[in-house]
Formats: sequence, structure tokens, C-alpha cells
Amino acid sequence: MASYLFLRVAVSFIFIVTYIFATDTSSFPKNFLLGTSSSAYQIEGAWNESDKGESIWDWWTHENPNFISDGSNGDVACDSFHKYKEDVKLLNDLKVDFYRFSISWSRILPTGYANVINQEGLNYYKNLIDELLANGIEPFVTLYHWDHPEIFERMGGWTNEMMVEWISDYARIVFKELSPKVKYFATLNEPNVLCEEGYETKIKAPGKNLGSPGVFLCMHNMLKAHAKIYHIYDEEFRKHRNGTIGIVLPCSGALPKYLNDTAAVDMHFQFKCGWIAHAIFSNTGDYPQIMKSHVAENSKLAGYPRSLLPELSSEWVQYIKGTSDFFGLNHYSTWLVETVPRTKEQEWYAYSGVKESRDPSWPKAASKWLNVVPSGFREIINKIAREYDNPPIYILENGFSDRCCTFDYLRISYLHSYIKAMLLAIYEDGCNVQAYSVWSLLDNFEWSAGYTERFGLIHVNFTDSNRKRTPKWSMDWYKDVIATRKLNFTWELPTIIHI
Ligand code: GBH
Repeated sequence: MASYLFLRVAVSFIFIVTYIFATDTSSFPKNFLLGTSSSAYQIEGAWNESDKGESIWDWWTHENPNFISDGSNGDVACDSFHKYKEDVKLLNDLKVDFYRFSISWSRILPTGYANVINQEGLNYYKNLIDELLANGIEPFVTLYHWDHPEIFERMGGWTNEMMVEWISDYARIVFKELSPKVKYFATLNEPNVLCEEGYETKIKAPGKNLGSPGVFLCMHNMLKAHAKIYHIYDEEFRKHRNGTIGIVLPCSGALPKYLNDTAAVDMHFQFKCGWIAHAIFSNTGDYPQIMKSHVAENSKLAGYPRSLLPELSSEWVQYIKGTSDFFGLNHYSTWLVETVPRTKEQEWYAYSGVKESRDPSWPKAASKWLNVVPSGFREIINKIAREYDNPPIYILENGFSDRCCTFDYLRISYLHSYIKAMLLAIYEDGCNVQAYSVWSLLDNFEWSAGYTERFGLIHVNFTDSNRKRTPKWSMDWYKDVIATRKLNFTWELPTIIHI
């Protein structure tokens, strides 16, 4: 009898202890950072105020309004240049730990070159930073989010290696002026999206169609530019706030269309995410081997005397390796991938070895490329952790688009399921994710989709000259997540909803 009682007490004790100490997989780890993200051209407006110079996006949208779904542009956008105090108030209401925004190069350097510094432009960012700090929010500064000065584009833009020098001069000025107050920097946002959509498919500025060789060259120069900016910060400015700096890469998820086709998943990863990531985060550096041999073979087959993927000298390989304190990950959606043979009539450059498709059962967002697949998020976090020795990962963009409405339960459902997947990657799989940021604080200029696709936690009325901001339901949801540092089941909603 006594021993039975003892057993009961012991068992209850074990239960209680397990309950108290068990990892609560719906709570964020200690010191985890939560934020929201934006970019200069998409929100600032004031395109020709404060002596700002012309950027490629000003030029592209003014010259080619037909490339933008609603013929619009970022001339006014959310007018955040004038309304930044209101934006910070909203951020303060959310109580985010950080706010990621980008700097417009041509606002600070109207000629593009570092010969003339525009004090008025600089003051805008200094005021924004002061306002954030006064509200207890860390500024997270992206140096370059696709909007370089138009003058450099006339000289070839990212296909001209001089861009490495020009952007380094600009970065040095930003660091000199802002690094005393800024702890978090991102160098470049999503090089491959800009290189592919801006220099090959004409979806984004500068709207060139240079084929794969142009994309290879653009990536080559952006990779070098990133490394140079990192070294400048590391050697000359890190000491100011013992800050941290890294690159931001868009890595979509990849699930095998046919069970066990891990080759397709890996090939997809190396050709997208690995292209830049391998050179920076792997132990060996350089472009992924599979990509080097694949492109070399394709180039040879097509009769070119050398591979169209430019070579990185061993000096550059060493110089680039290790130049990111964190893996900045932008993630929205997932593809099904399969290995496909090259067809006879296919041009060499149209063949990468993998084909992407979508599962028709996946719920969709307003953007045609965005499907809701939270398991793909967990998968890609794991892939990055495995490939690069578990680096600190900052999720710097994750979000969902719709076309209207402040009652945005589909956005809540998306964000909830994606954060849940991320927390599983942390707790169940041991991945080192340290920060998460929602794209975006406000509805904004969604590049070639203009104002037709909305990603904001806050609705913006773009026909109102005052650009009235109205919090959506998702803002309340995120506020609750931040306040409780937890995903609360009371918000859990059915995820399978189509629009
Ligand atoms: C981010 O990039 C950007 O950093 C941010 O500025 C942007 O507002 C946000 O996404 C939402 O789009 O299928 O041919 O139509 C996300 C990168 C954008 C890359 C869409 C692939 C698909 C082009 N992705 N793009 S297509």
C-alpha cells in the first residue's frame, strides 16, 4: 500500500516537473527578435524632393508605366518621407523589437557618386532612426533594396564591375553617418531577384533582357559588392555599436514532386539559394560545384569557348567567404520540384535540370507566385542549417498578399502557420533562428503589381491624398504575438481557404 502511494506521488511529481520544464513549442525563445520590414522605394514617395537624384525605379516607372499592372509608380507611395512619425507611432503600438527599412542611395547621394552628400536626405534617415530609438525600437538598415542611381544604369548597372566601387563609396558614407546609432545592417536585398527580373525577364527595373549571361554577370558583381561592403563595416565601423551585418537572400521552399527525388531538391537549392549562399556561408566558398560543372557543360555544348558562369579567383573566394554575421532569409512560398532531361529543341540556357510546379491543392494568395505551404518553410530552414553548419538565421521577410480589406483573416492564418513551422524548426530540429520579421508594416508599392497586391498589417488608402493608414485585424494579431511572445491558439483559424 505504502509503496503504491509512493509510486503515485512519484509519477505525479514526474508529470508536474515534465510539464513545467517541457519546451513550450508555441513560445518564442528568450531574446528572439520580432519586427516588420519595408523598403525605401516602396513606401517613401517624395521621389524628387529634398534634392533626391533619379533612381532606376523612378526612370523605369515613368518611362514604362505599361509594365506596372495599374500603371502606377512610387512617386508618392505611402508618403512615409513625410509621415514617418506616424509610422513609428504604429510600430510603437505594435511594440516590435526592430524595424527593417532601406536607404535610398540617390536620396543621400544625388549624383550617385560620393562627391556630393545631400544633408537634407541624410537628415530624413537620421530623424527616422532617432524617432525609432526614442520609442525603444532598433533600426535595421538595408543599404540597397534594388534602387540604384539611374546614372549608373546608363553605364551598365550591375553588369559593370565599377558598381562594386560605387556602392562601396556609398556604403562607407552611410556607415560613417549612421553606424553610431544602428546595430543591425543588411548589405543587399535578394541579388537574384533583381538580377533575374531586372536584367533578364524585364519584370523589374532596369528592365533589360540580357539573357543568362547578363544574370551571371550581375550576380558576380553583386556578390563582390556585398563582400566589399562587409569588409568596410567590419574593419572601420563595427566598433561603434558592436553591430552585426549580413546579406538577405530569397530562398523558396522545394518539396520533391516524386518521393525520394532528393537530387531535384538539392539542385533547386544550389541553383537558387546556393548561388550566393555557398560563396559566403560554406567552408569551401565559391559557387556551388554542381552549378559550376552544370553551366560549364551547357556552355560547351552550345559552343562557347568558356563557361558563361564567370570564375571567382582564389583571392575573391577567400575575400568573400565568411562575410555575413547572419543568414538573412526572405521566404514566402514553396515549389514542387522534379528532375527533367534536357529536350532537343531547348536552348542551353533554358535548362537548369529541375522543373518547378505547384500542387493545385495549395491555398493561394493574391500574388500568383505565392502559395501557402508552411511545411516548405520548415524544410528550407533545415536545409540552410544543414548546408552551412547551423548559422544564425534572421527571417527578414515573410508575408501574405491579398487585394483588400482590413478583416484579413487569411493573412493571420498564413502568418500563424508559418511562425508555427519556424518554431518547430527551432525546437524540434535545433535550427538557430534568432529573428523574424513580417513583410510588411504598410500596404505599399508592390513593384510590377503596383498597388494591386497588398502585404501590409496596416491598410493604406492610396486614393486619399493623406494616405490614411488603418490597422488591419492582423495588426491586432501580431501585437498579441509580440506582447505574449507566444502563438496563441485562440487565434488559430482554418488554413485551407482559397481566394
Ligand atoms: C520580396 O521579394 C521583396 O524583397 C519585397 O520588396 C517585395 O515587396 C516582397 O517580396 C513581396 O513581393 O512568378 O515571375 O511573377 C520576393 C521575391 C517576388 C521573387 C516575386 C519571385 C516572382 C515573379 N519574389 N517573384 S513571377
